[in-house]
Amino acid sequence: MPTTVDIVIPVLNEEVALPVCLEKLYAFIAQHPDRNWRVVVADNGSTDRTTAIANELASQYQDLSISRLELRGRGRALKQAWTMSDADVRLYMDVDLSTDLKALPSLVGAIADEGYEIAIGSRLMAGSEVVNRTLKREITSRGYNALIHVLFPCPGFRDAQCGFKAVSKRTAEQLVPLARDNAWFFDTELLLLARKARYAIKEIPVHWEDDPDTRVKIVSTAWEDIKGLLRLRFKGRPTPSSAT
Ligand SMILES: Nc1nc2c(ncn2[C@@H]2O[C@H](COP(=O)(O)OP(=O)(O)O)[C@@H](O)[C@H]2O)c(=O)[nH]1
Ligand SMILES: [Mg+2]
Repeated sequence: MPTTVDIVIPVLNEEVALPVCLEKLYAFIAQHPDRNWRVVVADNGSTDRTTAIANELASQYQDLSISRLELRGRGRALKQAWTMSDADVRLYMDVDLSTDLKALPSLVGAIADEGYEIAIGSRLMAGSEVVNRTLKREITSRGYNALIHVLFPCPGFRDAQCGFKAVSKRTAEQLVPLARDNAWFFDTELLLLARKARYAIKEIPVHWEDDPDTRVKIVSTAWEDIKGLLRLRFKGRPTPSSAT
């Protein structure tokens, strides 16, 4: 039986990017028939035509489903899509395909074949390529990841925020529900919970091309991220066993 993989695409007001993304993604997975691929568009809070367009696309593409919530937050969308899934591997990628799809087979293979619990794309490794990044984003990203290393020495990963991550069934069932953040800090929180629980994390170098169309408000997001780090550092991190 081929491994079942759910590819979750979180979207907030992405009526333009979504059809382009799905066309490229379906062309790519058609070239990789070794997995049983399914795609989930996870929309929460869109106020443009994203929902209507996603519904139209669901009738065109095979194995495409839609998850919809009213409250915003990428973490919230991922939690819902990953915990509702029954797939062997559950991953997400940003709709702008900033991460080149050529890393997708390695991301899935890390979980399906190599036994990792989490696999993440990284823009901060030897072998990573980053194109079009503004200096502001580069500095914020490097500064944030450096702060993680100060507060949590040897965290086991270099790039917490790349929008390209996969988790195992066990991670989705046992760890994801312990993450409290519902927005951008969710990714970091999940990785730090995984580290505490000694879940194996694989980091994969990716080719990243920045898309200037962003939903991120840098100052408020950075502040929320710092508050999240301080919460985990000083209030502790639950582990699956200590939470039950
Ligand atoms: N479901 C959902 N997706 C979101 C939300 N905010 C952002 N996204 C999606 O998260 C992904 C990354 O957003 P983007 O603005 O490209 O972030 P950046 O690349 O860090 O600037 C895109 O697919 C967005 O549509 C949200 O509140 N809910
Ligand atoms: Mg982007």
